[in-house]
Amino acid sequence: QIERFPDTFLFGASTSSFQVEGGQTSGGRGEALHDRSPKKAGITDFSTASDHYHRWEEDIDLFHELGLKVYRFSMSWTRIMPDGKNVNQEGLAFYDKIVDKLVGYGIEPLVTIYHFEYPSKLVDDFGGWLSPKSIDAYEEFANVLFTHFGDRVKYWLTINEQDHVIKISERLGLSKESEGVEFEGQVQQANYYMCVATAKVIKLAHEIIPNVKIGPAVNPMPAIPASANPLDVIASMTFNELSHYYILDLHCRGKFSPIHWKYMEDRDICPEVKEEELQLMAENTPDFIGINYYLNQTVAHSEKEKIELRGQGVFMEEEAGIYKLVENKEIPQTDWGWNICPEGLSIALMDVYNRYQLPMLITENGLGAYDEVVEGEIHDTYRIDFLANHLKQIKDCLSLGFPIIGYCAWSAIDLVSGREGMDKRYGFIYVNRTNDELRDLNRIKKDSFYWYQNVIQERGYS
Ligand code: BGP
Repeated sequence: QIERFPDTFLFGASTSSFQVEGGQTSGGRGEALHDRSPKKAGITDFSTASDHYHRWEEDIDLFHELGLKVYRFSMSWTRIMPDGKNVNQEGLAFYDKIVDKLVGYGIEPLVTIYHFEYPSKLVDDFGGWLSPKSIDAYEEFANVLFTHFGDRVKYWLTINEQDHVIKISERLGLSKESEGVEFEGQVQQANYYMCVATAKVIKLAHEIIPNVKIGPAVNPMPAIPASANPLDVIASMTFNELSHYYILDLHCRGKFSPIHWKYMEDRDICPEVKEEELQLMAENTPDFIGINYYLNQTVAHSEKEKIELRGQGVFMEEEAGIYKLVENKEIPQTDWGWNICPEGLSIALMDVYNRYQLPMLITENGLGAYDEVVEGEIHDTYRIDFLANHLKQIKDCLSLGFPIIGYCAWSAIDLVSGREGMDKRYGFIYVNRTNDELRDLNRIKKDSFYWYQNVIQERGYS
């Protein structure tokens, strides 16, 4: 029996500019921070990626064939403002072609303003997100986008996974050596600046674009307690505060999560805060919350007494006296050790809605896997299972009445994974290249392509 989704539900898929486009030095594109990072041994860089910069037309034809109702992509800051200040018309023209072709096909464009791609010139000039000047630079970039594309693009995402930007030193333009006590304070200050920037850009969007829908894309990893011990339950709740609510409370309430504030006080890493900025946040809240969901965590109480500043790390393994992440034998993992827990998506959706009462859009969800081409075909049943199990959770939440606007699988087409290169694939469409060999970059539809095409057509699956 088919579980039908509402006919307004936006089935979609996502990419991000630097992971899919290539064309790193084409069309006047400037240098982004990640272009500067040393090439990782055995892993491709982003210079060619999936060559979407040259094959966008063929790719969008395929997205149309797939039946996407919405396509989420980012507009490269350095393609449009190579030095972070001056506009490059060629950059705007590239995205004009993409937006027009999507709209022509009736595919709703969902644009991420900033997906990890930051102009290095702004780090050289004033230190990037460690300075409040970055708020103005980001607002100016958003202004260019809203003014130019606002007539055709209604859905916008402000910052993708701010949590990851601030906790990975390279993404802030800092060297690994700079991590440590000082880095912890910088992380909190940068986080605060990004929240101010988000509120300003939400305000601007509402002023410029009629009927706009704009929000952040966050990545909750909802914790489940390791046992029935109440201390583990408190530890898992605290983990959630420190992993995603510390950002969302500022976006949606203009307030610090009390647990987060105490955490910073104990470590002497509180940011400088202005009352009028908190008010700006409280008055300019998102229209919806974008949820990137891949994995959850299992959490126990930490017995450690001595607080240690952890320096860097997205996945905070242990915080003294607060929590520690533990293995959970009930939950299978991907080849890269990420927990596969579809129920975690329901937990995230229910929890986030209950806290903020805002509509939600799943902006990323997918399985990174090694795909094998067998006689010109890719039988990725593992990916189909993963996506079907997560869609089932969304359907259940919709049936309970939770407002979910749509679902963008990660990713529409194979692209370069941030840390693992081209061998960790996510797409519905295979790109013929590997980390080591560029090959012909031809596109092949995977079994999951035909499966998702049918899901979209039928608005569900049996
Ligand atoms: C999210 C990012 C994406 C994408 C995805 C998969 O954090 O927003 O850009 O990379 O994770 O992660 P990975 O490529 O590390 O497997």
